[in-house]
Amino acid sequence: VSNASDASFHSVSFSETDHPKVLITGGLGQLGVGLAKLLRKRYGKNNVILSDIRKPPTHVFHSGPFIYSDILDYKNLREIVVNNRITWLVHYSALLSAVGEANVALARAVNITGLHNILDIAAEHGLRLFVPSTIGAFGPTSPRNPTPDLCVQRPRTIYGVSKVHAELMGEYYHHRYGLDFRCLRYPGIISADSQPGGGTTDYAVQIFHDAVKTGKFECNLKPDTRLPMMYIDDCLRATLEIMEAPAETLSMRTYNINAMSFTPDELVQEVQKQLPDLQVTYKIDPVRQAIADSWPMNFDDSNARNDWSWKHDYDLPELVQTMLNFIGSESQ
Ligand code: AKB
Repeated sequence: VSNASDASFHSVSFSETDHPKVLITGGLGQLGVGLAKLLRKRYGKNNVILSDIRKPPTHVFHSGPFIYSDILDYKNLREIVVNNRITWLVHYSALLSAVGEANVALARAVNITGLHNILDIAAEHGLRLFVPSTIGAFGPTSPRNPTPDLCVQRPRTIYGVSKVHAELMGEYYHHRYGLDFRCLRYPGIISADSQPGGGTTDYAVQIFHDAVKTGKFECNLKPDTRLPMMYIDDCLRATLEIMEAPAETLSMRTYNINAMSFTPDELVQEVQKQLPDLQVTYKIDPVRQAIADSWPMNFDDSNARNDWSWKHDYDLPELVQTMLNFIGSESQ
């Protein structure tokens, strides 16, 4: 049988003093390479395996173990977990909000069927499992300013629906089978050396590239659209921290995390402090705008701050400075 049944779940004991052996799925997306770098520094290069269905760029291939893995292929996943004695799984494969609306069938397969495979593999092999959720797991009937951890979640995107499903299934497997499931709801993540693909918050990454390279930026959200955001280093550190947190500190298994909230207009003003000649126009994408209008404006992450001492380092000024320094130095 490919799917684990109740009886086949068992717990492989994992000593906290051992280094974990980590598999990252969807490793060539916005976050995988950065997370692998952070985890490899901490646990050793060969203890962190990046995986994807795409061919890795040369620098990624030479930076540590990389393996082909298709989360829709249960046998392939099981072989990787068994052959490499994996103890932690970070499940980054997913279609994001805007691209999911353009291909609902694929988003359903990857984000829901793929997750079922991951949950069964993790439960069957006693893995600690991290699955990211998102501000997109909330919808127009959720409180938006601020949005707490526990409230109405009726998202209107396939991405959001799949993430609420992931939160609930992970928590169910935790209570039912003892699966060590850990989940953070990420805000929009802003990174310089990796690109997001098909999200609603992507504008907040693109603006930096366009500002440095062309001095012009066309924004696809309205100037007053407020969304929670975070610099990638904070996001990756939060992920490491929740994975390392002693189980007894976790009063929940799914936490909001946040750093800042801004609108395109506020971001533009901050970028223009460094690049006063930046010209910005607005051409609204109705799909992305409708999604953004249904998402949290401010994200309440007080439970993460209280339970496992979550604290962000980057606010808007540091974010803008860091992004412009990085992209500026790259384009010289
Ligand atoms: C998206 O915009 O789809 C993602 C997210 C906030 O989950 N960046």
